[in-house]
Order: sequence, then structure tokens, then C-alpha cells
Amino acid sequence: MLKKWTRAAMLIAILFCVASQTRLLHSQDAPKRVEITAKKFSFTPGDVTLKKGQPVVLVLKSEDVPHGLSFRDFNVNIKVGAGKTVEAHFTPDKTGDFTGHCSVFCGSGHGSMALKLHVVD
Ligand SMILES: [Cu+2]
Repeated sequence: MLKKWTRAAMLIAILFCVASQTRLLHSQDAPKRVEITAKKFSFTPGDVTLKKGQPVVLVLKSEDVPHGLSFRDFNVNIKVGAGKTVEAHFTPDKTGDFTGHCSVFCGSGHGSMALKLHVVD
């Protein structure tokens, strides 16, 4: 009787190990989610670091008026409506420091609405 329980407990322990390892593998495969909030006249966070070659999902949320976010170096231009959230997939293919700009005119501070992007190896 006791042996049976021990075996069952071991089996459960093994299953847990396998399950957690599978989850770990999956989280490595899944694109990294980067949430960015746009609000007159800044992005939060204003600084983002990504890994070259790692797929990311940019989740851009506007807290007020329509905004955009464009990275000319990566051919990325996302536009988001007032109060909306949009997702865009992209994979940085070069390292360096880049600047993203708001691509939808949103008022007097629009020109200075920028986000720093660092791509590392
Ligand atoms: Cu703008």
C-alpha cells in the first residue's frame, strides 16, 4: 500500500517536472511581448532594449488621441486609434541604437514624441 503511494507521488513529481520544462521551452519560443503606452507627448517606457533575432510583439496602446510608432530602420509603422490597442510583430535584424517616432500628428509636442530602441546581440 505504502509503495503504491510512493510510486504515485514519484509519478506526479515527474509529471510536474516535464510540465514545467515544456512551459519553459514554450516561453522561449514565444515572441517577447513589449507593451508601450502612447500619450501626449511621450511613450512609456521611453527606452526599450531588444535582442537581435528575437521575435517581438509590440503592443501599442493609446491613452488619449490617435498615435503612431515608426522605426524607419526596421520598416515598422504602427498606428493606433484613440484609446485603442494594436499589436505588431517584428524581429530586429541589426544591432544598434535607434529612435522610434510618433507617426500620427497628435498636437504641439508631436515632433518630440520619440522612443529609444536598443538592439543588442
Ligand atoms: Cu504624434
